[in-house]
Amino acid sequence: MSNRNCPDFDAVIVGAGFSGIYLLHKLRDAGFRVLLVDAAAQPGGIWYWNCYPGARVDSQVPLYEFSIPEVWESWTWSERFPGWEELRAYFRHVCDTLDLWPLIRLGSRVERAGFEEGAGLWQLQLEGEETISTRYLLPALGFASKPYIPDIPGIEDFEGEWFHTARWPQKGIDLDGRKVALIGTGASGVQVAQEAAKSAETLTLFQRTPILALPMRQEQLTREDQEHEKHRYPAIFVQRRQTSGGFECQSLEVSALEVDEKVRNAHFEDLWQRGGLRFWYHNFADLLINREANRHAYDFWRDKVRARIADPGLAHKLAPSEPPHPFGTKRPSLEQGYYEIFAQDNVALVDLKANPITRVGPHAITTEDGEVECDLIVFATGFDAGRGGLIDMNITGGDGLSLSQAWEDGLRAYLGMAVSGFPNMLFAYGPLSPSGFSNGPTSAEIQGDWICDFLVWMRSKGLDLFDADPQAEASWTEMVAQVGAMTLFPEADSWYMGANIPGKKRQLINFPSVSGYAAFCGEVALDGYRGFTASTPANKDCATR
Ligand code: N01
Repeated sequence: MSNRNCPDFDAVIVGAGFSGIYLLHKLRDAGFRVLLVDAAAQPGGIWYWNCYPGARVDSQVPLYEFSIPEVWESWTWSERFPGWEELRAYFRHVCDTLDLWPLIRLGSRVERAGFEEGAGLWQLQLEGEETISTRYLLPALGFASKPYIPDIPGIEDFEGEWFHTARWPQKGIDLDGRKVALIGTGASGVQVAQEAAKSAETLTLFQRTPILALPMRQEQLTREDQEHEKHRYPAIFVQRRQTSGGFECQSLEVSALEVDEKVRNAHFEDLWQRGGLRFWYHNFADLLINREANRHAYDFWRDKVRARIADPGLAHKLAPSEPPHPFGTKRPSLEQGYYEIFAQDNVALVDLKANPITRVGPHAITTEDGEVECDLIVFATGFDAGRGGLIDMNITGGDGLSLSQAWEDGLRAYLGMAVSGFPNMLFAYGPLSPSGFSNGPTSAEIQGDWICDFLVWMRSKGLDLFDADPQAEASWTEMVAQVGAMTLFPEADSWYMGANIPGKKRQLINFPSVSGYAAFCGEVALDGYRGFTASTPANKDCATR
């Protein structure tokens, strides 16, 4: 006879990106009955949904890959900063190598998830009315799973096509000869612009705030190059956990103000020439905490960019004399010839601060100054980062409280993984963890190891029910805010601050140090998972295996 208190699974993971796949591998190997579900048709998380032209990662390999030896030993990349197609192929390789496919259900969206207090289980309703139960619910949705589309009057009258970058049609869109209007100039907007400029009849960028983009300096990689370097990988994977951003190095220990101009500029130049995000993560110690130090970096960046733009009016719009916000307090994107496209006849820039959009018509976007004809509108307007995907999963906790109600007055989460009142749930890559400040795979592995260890510890003690202590949660949430207040991040209207979404509480949504976070979580574990209450199984007949 089946026991209604016995769940179908020990753990259900939602999301097949880096965090979810790593958790699946760890928990399966630890002997848990585990299932991973994802609405997408292929694994890859962000690399499934963001298949717009030019989408590629801004963190270089081998930093941007799993440290699992059987995975990296048998894989080679073609580029230092791989694009979405290659990243998807990598995920297939991971699932093949680790034999994960039987534990993954794709094309299956979780419509709602409710915790049943009596049984101590989560009931998940999947698209199509199927219900499954699990002891532990592990959402691993990434920080950018809910696209944000601003409300622009008249969009319903538009007779062309329009898409958000993160909901790009899987069959692709031919940009040849199109009249493209691109709204938003963050990392996604820059990448679309570089591609669209190649073949669109016209490309008009609608810029609200200029992006402070850095040169990517892409490199083609050969198999031989990588085989030659692979003996260094284990040390690189250890090292990346010990840095603040999960990369191979972190900021210098010296202030930008302690050195003379020549030394300062020499370091800036070195970072600039080496490319990637290094100008952000390997800069002077006080880049993100001291306005004067930051201003030196901005001025260097501005002068470098202006030297690439012939038209002084454009140069002023793309790289203003005064910083729109301190350098690096919005995530800098990586560019490959972005500033050069504006010299092309088919490319135009609309400065939305001077000339806002008033409405969309059947064939054009109308601004205060006139009309821009278009047949394709691309919204590269970002995400409701951190909370959006989790709220859309319609999660309700022990007393029927929904996550959106729990976060009405702002995000709260113990260790950026657990919300008090939502027992037996831990999310990976979520709000108040380092996610947005971290190289993805580094965080995925740190949190994946920690979550797996925690569930193994619970099992070893015969415990099956945990919840975050409200006091521990409040302290963690307050600590993230206090750390944020010591930085320049609050000075930017960024998604880091929740400031890109109308009505969202302004707060730093991520903890700005991967290594600091790993150390803190490690101490919590050593201290018997302090900050959690844990109890014996609701039904001892079917405790977690
Ligand atoms: O989104 P964003 P994204 N009217 O929020 C503008 C990662 N990522 O998708 O700055 C007009 O950064 C908004 O303007 P403003 C990466 O972590 C990585 O580009 O708010 N414009 C901004 O220009 C990144 O940080 C990669 O004034 C509006 C843009 O839309 C994160 O994802 C590639 C507007 C949104 O920029 C998000 O990047 C892509 C409105 N109403 C993404 N509302 C790589 O790995 C917003 N905007 C390389």
